[in-house]
Amino acid sequence: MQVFSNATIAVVDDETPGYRLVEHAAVATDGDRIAFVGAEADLPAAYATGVTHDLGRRLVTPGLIDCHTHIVHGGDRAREFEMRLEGASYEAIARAGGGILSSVRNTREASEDELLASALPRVDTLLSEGVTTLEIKSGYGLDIESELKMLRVARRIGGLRPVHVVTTWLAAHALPPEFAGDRPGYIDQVVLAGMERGHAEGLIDAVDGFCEGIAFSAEEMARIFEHAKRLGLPLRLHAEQLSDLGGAAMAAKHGALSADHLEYLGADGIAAMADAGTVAVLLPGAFYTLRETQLPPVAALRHAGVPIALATDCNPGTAPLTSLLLAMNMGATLFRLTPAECLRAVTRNAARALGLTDRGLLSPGARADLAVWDARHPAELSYRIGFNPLRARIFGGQFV
Ligand code: DI6
Ligand code: FE
Repeated sequence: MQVFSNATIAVVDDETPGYRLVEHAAVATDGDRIAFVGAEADLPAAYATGVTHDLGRRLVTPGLIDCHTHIVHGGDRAREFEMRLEGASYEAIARAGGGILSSVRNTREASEDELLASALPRVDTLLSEGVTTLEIKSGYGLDIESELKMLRVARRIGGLRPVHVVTTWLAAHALPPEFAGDRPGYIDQVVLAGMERGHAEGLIDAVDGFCEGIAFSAEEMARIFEHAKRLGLPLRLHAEQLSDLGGAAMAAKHGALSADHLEYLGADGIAAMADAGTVAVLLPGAFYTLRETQLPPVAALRHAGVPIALATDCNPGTAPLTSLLLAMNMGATLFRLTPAECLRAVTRNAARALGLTDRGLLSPGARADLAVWDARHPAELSYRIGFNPLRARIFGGQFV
């Protein structure tokens, strides 16, 4: 039993929209779970005997959750960034064999150890800002061995660092050159066959795809989703990032946990997501990097009651971003989310996007994953640009 006392706690739970700020508050933990959260005056006497840590009135939030990353990948695309600044479009570079496919070449060539060594500094940067749960996708291998290699690296990260890693099978990210002209062949021989193998090896927590003109159609993704559902795997989808293919509505109808990006999402997609409880994962780092001007329909999502999450999308092409705090700032400044929505977007709603019910909130029974900030108010987390006020991370009830 441990008590973290003298805190200002932003209580995120399922009873309050946004959060409740409680001063002179304490969190008591029992093992890796929260046993009590609330005013110190209400702390049951039984907990007073536990080890007590005085947090000096600092702000406590749930540990942050980055629910959408491609943080394991070979190489970088700094040169492509330069080309875009010289006028080439993202789609033109992709069609010319650059873009995702250049990261695929680098990822295939890299050993597991090399991928791990290049990913760890990026992971550590996220952790230094209070991240305690991290989602990592495959999608730069595009052959079974390379896709599984990426997910093995993701699992190793979870073993090497105090962070919970959730893995996602994203073989339907792009069509590799060896399958040019044979889309069904790629889906059968790599996307579905690899899903079977990865599932059997315990490497896959969810299945995702890139539903886009330069990637896979809603019909192709539906076939992949049917297969994933037969294996009992939850679904996610990159949808409506560059155009409206109806991907989000299709994903919602399949019961997907989330649809991500959504700049070009229309009314049908919003209604389908609201009906299904599908989380809208907004990725302002990609919006910013692509200098997109079409905003995701935040007001309509809010009005329809669709839960909104934010994530870094950390990837070498469209979001070389390793700051979830900056994603929160961009969510506020670019997408007009309120700071309270931004906090929920990287805690409770991010957990929902991963299908996790035991974290991203501060209530008894939840995992004791906390972030302690040198801050007084949660709005400070969205407000500053490039400043990290993290004081400490508590992972499974332990300071790390
Ligand atoms: N959407 C994105 O923004 C990234 N993947 C995706 O499905 C971009 C991937 C890349 O360009 O490497
Ligand atoms: Fe992505």
